[in-house]
Amino acid sequence: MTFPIMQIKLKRLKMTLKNPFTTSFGTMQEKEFFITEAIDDSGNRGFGESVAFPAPWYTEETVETNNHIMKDFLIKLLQENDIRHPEDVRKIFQPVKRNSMAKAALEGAIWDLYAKRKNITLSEALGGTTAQIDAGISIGIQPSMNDLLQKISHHVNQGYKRIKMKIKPGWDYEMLREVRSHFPDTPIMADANSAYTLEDIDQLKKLDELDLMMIEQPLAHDDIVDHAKLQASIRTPICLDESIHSAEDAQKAIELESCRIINVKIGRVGGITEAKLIHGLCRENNIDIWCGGMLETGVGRAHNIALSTLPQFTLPGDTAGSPLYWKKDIVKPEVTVNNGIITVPDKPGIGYEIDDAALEAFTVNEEVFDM
Ligand code: OSB
Ligand code: MG
Repeated sequence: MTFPIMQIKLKRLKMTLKNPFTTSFGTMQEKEFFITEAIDDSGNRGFGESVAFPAPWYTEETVETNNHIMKDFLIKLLQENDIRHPEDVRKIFQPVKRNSMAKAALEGAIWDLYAKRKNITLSEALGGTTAQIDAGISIGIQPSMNDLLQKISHHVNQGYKRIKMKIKPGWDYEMLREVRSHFPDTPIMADANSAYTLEDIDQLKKLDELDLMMIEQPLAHDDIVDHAKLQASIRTPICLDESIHSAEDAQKAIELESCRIINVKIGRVGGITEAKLIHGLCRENNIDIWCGGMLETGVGRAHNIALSTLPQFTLPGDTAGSPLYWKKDIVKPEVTVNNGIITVPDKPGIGYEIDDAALEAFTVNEEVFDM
């Protein structure tokens, strides 16, 4: 039996983050993205979220490239091909190179719809094995050391299981040493978003004395060779983010020993099915993984939570609660973290209900495609 998707909707939303978020590549506060919706013959609604930003600073995709690729290629492929299972979507999209975030936005809605039709949670549909997940938090670059220490202390008191800080040249070793001196026992890590090169190796080696859980993506966004050289000369585990777009990339990085940990983001790898392949590969190779975030609303966050229930997600992810990001989220109830733990919802699909009034209020454009 084919999967009776009757309609796909693309809703373009604009929302403002509660606080600006600063990384080595810039500051974000206005969020523009798509909520995708797949509707079946009984009126079930599956939801996905696109995670590209307006500018191509993290990877090459943007809100506009997502728009173009979804409308002019991916939705056509869905119209022309039979979908028997959400796992088919990965193959159906294969003629389109890369554009992972555009693919993931549509595939995510189909996974949610599939789980809702079966009346099971998305976690169950993916083979998840836990009812609770550990939550970590990612703190952007702060205006001052004092601001940073206050933020960390607030989130440690909230119970977050690990604290990630963004670093860049000039805001790294000294800052982290100061943080470590105030928080001797807190699991901390640093994310460079590709701000360094091998020329910075001496500065990066100094981080070894700070007992970081890992350093995330220190070198170029598309590199796995220099990362292998760096990993061979530092003790701190390297975690790759930007460099991994597929299970094949992960396989090569593991073979080269470019990293000991992988941050899996559904958007960056082209969808949940590819994320599951990476999960399986890392399970075989004993590589710890965790689920990254892209400042999502509750829809994308719910997908991340479901994925994080798979057994190889052994480390806390960037899965903070909705109130960190939004005055009002588009799901109800909003995503909450209690003492560093998220209880995985037990309702079908993503498990959080869409707040249609909020969704409507943030929508600036909508297009409907019949299947
Ligand atoms: O590198 O993980 C990253 C946010 C935007 C772009 C890239 C990254 C991040 C984060 C925030 O670290 C994760 C989150 O809280 O959603
Ligand atoms: Mg990162």
